[in-house]
Amino acid sequence: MAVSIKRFGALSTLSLSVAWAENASAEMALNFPKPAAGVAQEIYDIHMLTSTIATVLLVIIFSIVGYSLVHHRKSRGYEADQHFHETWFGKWAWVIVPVLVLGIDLTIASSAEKTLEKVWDVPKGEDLVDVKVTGHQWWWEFDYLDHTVDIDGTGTPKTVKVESRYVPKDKAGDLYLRDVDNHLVLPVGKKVRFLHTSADVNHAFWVPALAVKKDAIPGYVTETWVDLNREGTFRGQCAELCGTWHSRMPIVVDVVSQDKFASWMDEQKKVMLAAAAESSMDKDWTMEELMEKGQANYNTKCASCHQITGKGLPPAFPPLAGSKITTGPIQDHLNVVLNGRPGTAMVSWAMLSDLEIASIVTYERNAWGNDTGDVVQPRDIKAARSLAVK
Ligand code: HEC
Ligand SMILES: [Cu+2]
Repeated sequence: MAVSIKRFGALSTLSLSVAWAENASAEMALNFPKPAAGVAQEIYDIHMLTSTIATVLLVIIFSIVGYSLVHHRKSRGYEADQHFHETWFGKWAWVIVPVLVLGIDLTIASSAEKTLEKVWDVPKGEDLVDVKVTGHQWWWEFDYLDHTVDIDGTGTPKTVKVESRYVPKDKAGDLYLRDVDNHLVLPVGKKVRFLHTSADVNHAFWVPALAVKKDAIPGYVTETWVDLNREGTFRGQCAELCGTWHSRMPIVVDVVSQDKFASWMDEQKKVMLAAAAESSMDKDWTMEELMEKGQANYNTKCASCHQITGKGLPPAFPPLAGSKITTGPIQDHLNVVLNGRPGTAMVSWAMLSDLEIASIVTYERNAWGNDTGDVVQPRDIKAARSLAVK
C-alpha cells in the first residue's frame, strides 16, 4: 500500500511538471498563437492570468488533497476530528473561502470587462484602414474601401479588391486548407476596421492571432477592429458551417511594413488599370487568346464547383462538359452566367468584366470536347447585359 501511494505521488508530480513545462513553451503550440495586435494581446493576457490563477489553485488544492490522503488514511489509524466545525476556523471557513473565490472571480472579470469595452469601441477617424470583408460560398472578398481607382474615367471609382480562394492539395502541400491564392495585405502600426457581411449564407471571419472572430451575415454589416503591432503571416479560416466546402475558405493575412503596403497597393492599382484597358480594347479576340484567358479565369472562379475537368460533382454541381447549356444556344449560356440560377449555389457572375465573361464562355464552349467552335467577344457580353432580364 505504502509503495503504491509513493508511486501515485511520483506520478502526479511528474504529470504536474510536464504540464508546467508545456505551459512555459508556447513554441509547442499548446497555447494560443502569439498575438499580432494590441487588443489580441490584452485578450491573451487575460487568458494567461486566468490560467495562472487556475494553476496556482490547482497546485494548492491538490497538495491539500494529497496530504490528506496520505496522512489521514485509515490504515494509519487516523480518526476524523469530530469537533472541527466548532472551532473558530471551522465556522469562518464557510465565509472566508467564498470571499476569496469571489475576489479571484472579480479580478478576472474586471480586466475582462475593460478589454471587452475596448473590443467593442471601434475607433473612428482618418488614420483607419477600412476593409470590407464579404464571405462567399466558398471564398473571401476583401475591399479596401479607402483605396479606389477611377478605371474607366467615368468618375465612379472601383475599390481595390482581393479575392482569396483556397489552394488545391497538389499545389498547397502541407498548407492544404491553410493557404489561399491571394493574401489579405495590411500595414503594421495601423488600426484596421473590418466591415463584415456575406453574399449568400452565414460565414464567419476568424484569425486567431488577431483575436477577431465575427459572423458574416447576409443583409447585415457588422464591425470589428485591430491595431496591428507585428509583421508576419497569420492564418485563419471560416468559422461558420456554410455548406459543402466550408473547409475551403482559409484566410491568410500578411501584415507588412507601411512602405511595403503602399507599394503593394500601387501595384494592385496598376494591375486594375491594365486589366480595364485590356477589357475595353476595341478588337476582335482570337479563339486562342480567349481560350487561354478563359482557362485561367475558369480555373480560379468556376472550377471549385464545376471542377477543372468540367465534369462537375453531380448531383450538387452539374457537369459543363457536354451540358445542354454549354453546347446549346449561346444566349442561354450567357443568361445562366449573367443571372445565375436563383436559389442555387450558381450566383450571378455579372460583376466580372466583359472580357472575363467572354473568355470563360468561349472556354466552356470549346474545352472538354464541347468543341462548338463558338467564339464569344466582349461586345457580345455587353449586348447580353443590356438584354438580360432579371
Ligand atoms: C459555388 C459553386 C459554383 C460556382 C463557383 C460556379 N457554379 Fe455554375 N453552377 C452551380 C450550380 C449548383 C449549378 C446548377 C444550378 C441549378 O440547379 O440549376 C450551376 C450551373 C451552371 C451552368 C448551367 C449548367 C447546366 O447544364 O444547367 C453553367 C453554364 C454554369 N454554372 C457556369 C458557371 C461559370 C461560368 C462559373 C464561373 C464564372 C460558375 N458556373 C461557377 C454552381 C457553381
Ligand atoms: Cu464560410
